Amino acid sequence: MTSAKRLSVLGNIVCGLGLSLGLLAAASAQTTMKISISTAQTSHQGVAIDTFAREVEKRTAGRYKVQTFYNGALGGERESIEAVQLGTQELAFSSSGPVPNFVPEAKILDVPFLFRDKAHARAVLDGPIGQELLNKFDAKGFKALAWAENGFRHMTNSKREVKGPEDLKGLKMRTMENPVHIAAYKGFGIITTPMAFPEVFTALQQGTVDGQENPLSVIISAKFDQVQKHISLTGHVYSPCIFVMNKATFDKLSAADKQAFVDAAKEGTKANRAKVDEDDTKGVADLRTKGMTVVENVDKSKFVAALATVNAQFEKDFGKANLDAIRNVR
Ligand code: EAX
Repeated sequence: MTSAKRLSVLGNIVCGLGLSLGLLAAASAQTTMKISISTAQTSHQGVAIDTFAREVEKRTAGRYKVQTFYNGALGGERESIEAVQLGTQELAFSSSGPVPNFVPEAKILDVPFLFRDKAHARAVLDGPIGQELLNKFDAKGFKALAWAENGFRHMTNSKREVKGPEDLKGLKMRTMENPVHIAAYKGFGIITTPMAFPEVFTALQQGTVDGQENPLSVIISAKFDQVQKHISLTGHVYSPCIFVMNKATFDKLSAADKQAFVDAAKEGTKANRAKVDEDDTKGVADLRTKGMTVVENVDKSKFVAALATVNAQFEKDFGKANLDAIRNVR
């Protein structure tokens, strides 16, 4: 082989090596993380994590990619939060439902009829009280990136219209794995069945439980109108959502990337809350069109009165001052 030929072969090898090293460097420069939800991609929770994933990749110039999983593909909310705590999953987006099992301080948010409306709830969560609660997650192996929103929860069932608390007595209702909800619903005389969300549709379809309670955004995206006859707009609990990340994974990020993840979560929350507002505007008419009977003008004071004993216990458990601090936020 002539020396010129040898040189061109050598040149090709060096170029090839350079190219593969460059590709390797680019590939190794991108880290992929997982995030999961229990609802559909079209839901308010799907909007939250899709926006978050886009924003992370954009704000870290592609150094981080977030793989999104929906419909409980990686397990229910409690399982996903546990996986994040263990580090087998980097991120999760969950309702506050199972959170008290990991961060007990957060369960004050689950007290029935604590929040006046979404504006009040958002002001509390985005203000000092909500931010202080986010800090409580650090000691339990999480970085809580931001509060988001599930919405005000309403009762659905297939037995009867619920016009007053007396109509709840004896209903077998699926509840979240949340001690505050379970205590409160027992106060209504409900037979409570705690269950992970991915199992709920089948349980309703098979009649294992008569009903469940969730925000309109969840009821619509989960197509509960196919397995539930009645909905009552009780709005008995405001349900936050939350972006949680494995703390050790978060701590390894640069200061700039830490800020990028927090800001991406805040963008996710904006999109999530906008979707809840949209669902709340159109949801009732949508469910009625799909054949559900809707009890709209519920006298909430009757439901509050029915919980007098349970609420007296909540005032003791959480401290009247702490509950009033939330109630007094304008
Ligand atoms: O995706 O488990 C529940 O009822 C929660 O609202 C969950 O976020 C539904």
